[in-house]
Amino acid sequence: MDFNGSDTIPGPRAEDHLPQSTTAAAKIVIVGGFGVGKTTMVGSVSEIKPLTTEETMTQAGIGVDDNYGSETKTATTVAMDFGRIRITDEVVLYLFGTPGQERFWFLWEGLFEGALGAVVLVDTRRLEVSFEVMGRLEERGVPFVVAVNTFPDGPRYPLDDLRSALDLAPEIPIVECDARRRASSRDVLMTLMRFLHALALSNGLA
Ligand SMILES: Nc1nc2c(ncn2[C@@H]2O[C@H](COP(=O)(O)OP(=O)(O)OP(=O)(O)O)[C@@H](O)[C@H]2O)c(=O)[nH]1
Ligand SMILES: [Mg+2]
Repeated sequence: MDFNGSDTIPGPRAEDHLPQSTTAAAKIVIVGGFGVGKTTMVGSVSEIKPLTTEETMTQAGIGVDDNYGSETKTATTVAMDFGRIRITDEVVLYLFGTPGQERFWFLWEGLFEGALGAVVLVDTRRLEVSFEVMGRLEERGVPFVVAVNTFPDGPRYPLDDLRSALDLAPEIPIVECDARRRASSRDVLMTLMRFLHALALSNGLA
């Protein structure tokens, strides 16, 4: 086999390396219905170039693919998104975004495996899909926080009203975010980490 072309493969970049201070890593999944902004969130917050598996949505998908919002959306995740963020000197999070289209939901099983926690991204224009998403996480015992991605044309509701509408237990955090903004997406992850820490404390694990 000819490996002459291998020198064209770029080597790792400085930001791809983890600092030696890193002592803990956790797998986090970003989950939610079609087009809620999962790929956007992984991309905005990741320190490494995110891996995405997006495919162009075509006419062939009409009647098969979810088409809500497809006037502006041209690509959809077919396997997963992957990114990485260091949230303290010691702790790094590996982020896995799930596909949103229902025909790919069977892939969630593998993506949930070994996850420490999850972010459920919610679009207020389509709350109903969130029930199925949260139900699947509960079945697998994956703790989660809810992040309401604020789209300009989405209706705004007080978070307490959304908590009731989603039938969320009082201890589960619910926050607003703009998945396009790094700081906002990072805040969501910090909310999740604080929640996981509190859970571990209450279970006598921390
Ligand atoms: N206004 C606004 N637009 C957003 C926000 N987040 C995502 N978008 C846009 O919404 C569209 C959908 O975002 P994606 O990140 O592809 O959504 P997704 O959840 O990964 O979609 P699937 O993988 O197909 O389920 C894109 O065109 C984004 O630019 C947001 O916070 N505000
Ligand atoms: Mg996506």
